[in-house]
Amino acid sequence: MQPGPGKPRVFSGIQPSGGLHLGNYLGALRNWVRDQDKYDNIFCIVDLHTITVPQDPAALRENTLSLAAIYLASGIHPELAWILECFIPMGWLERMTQFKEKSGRERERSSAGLFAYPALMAADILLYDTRYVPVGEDQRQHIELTRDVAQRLNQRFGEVFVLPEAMIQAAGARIMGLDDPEKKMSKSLAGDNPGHAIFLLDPPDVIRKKIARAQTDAQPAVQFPAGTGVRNLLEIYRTITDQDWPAVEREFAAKPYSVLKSAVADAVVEALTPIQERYREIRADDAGLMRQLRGTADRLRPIANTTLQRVQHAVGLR
Ligand code: AQP
Repeated sequence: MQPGPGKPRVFSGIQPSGGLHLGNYLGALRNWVRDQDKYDNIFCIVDLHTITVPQDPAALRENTLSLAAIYLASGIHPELAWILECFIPMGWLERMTQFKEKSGRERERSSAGLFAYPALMAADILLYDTRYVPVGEDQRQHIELTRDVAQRLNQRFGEVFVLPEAMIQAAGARIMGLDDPEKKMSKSLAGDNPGHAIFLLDPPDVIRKKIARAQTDAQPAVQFPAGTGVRNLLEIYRTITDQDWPAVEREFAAKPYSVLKSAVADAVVEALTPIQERYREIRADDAGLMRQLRGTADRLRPIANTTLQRVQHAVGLR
């Protein structure tokens, strides 16, 4: 299916599975905000995805509202996910890295929802006739699966879906944990280790402390090629300050790690302070926030309904 006239549709979401961290910001949120005038945007809170692993109900409610205060969400519809699941072979889902990582050794005991999660994500994207999906590197595989199942239905039933493409920036697409730079910075890992992630709502002194303790290596000063921990700090810095690698190498070559860490901390605090101030203003009026979310969902629901009806008709459900 060809996209309609006007700006291309962009769609993406974040799970309210915990506080947002710097990886979510640099890999996703910041790019959404920066490019928002170029596209017709829909950004949602993917709460249904979050319950694929156990959640505390009160925490989930609070995390959802908190996430909503950072960006405004759209309504989603689970029916398309079921139709898509019927067209996605088990083998495709078994290959998904995120499922392998999150199920770990408890594979047999993890929920069917966790296994089928990519179908729900595909449904969210396809329902809104999305052209581009701005995400971090970890989501590339899920967007490819979305494309594959859309193509499968298009081949079989005619042009039902717009084919979406992942939009992944060169900088900040994979921020690593501060405590362990071999692991992606992630909300779920942050639960067990407070030094793992910088949360977008962390106060400046906490941000500084976490960065000061970030894992580096035994070298006395920055050298290139840098080890994974130092490279991660440099990546955070260059993404936040919009610089390329040569500029950052010139700035920090042979500097002690303490100089690098305090520059990274300054840049992070400077980027997050205005977001935190605005966040507090929004959260002072939760009723207003809820009204705004409902209004946005009402406005977007017709787009989703039109696509759903088209698919229902194509497969013979309508
Ligand atoms: N470390 C990261 N670096 C760059 N981008 C990242 N994203 C996540 N982690 C990093 C991007 O943030 C967006 C929202 O992610 P999500 O909440 O939908 O799920 P996720 O990718 O599984 O994120 P987390 O933080 O790791 O959450 P949990 O631990 O709950 O699974 C996406 O665009 C993602 O690419």
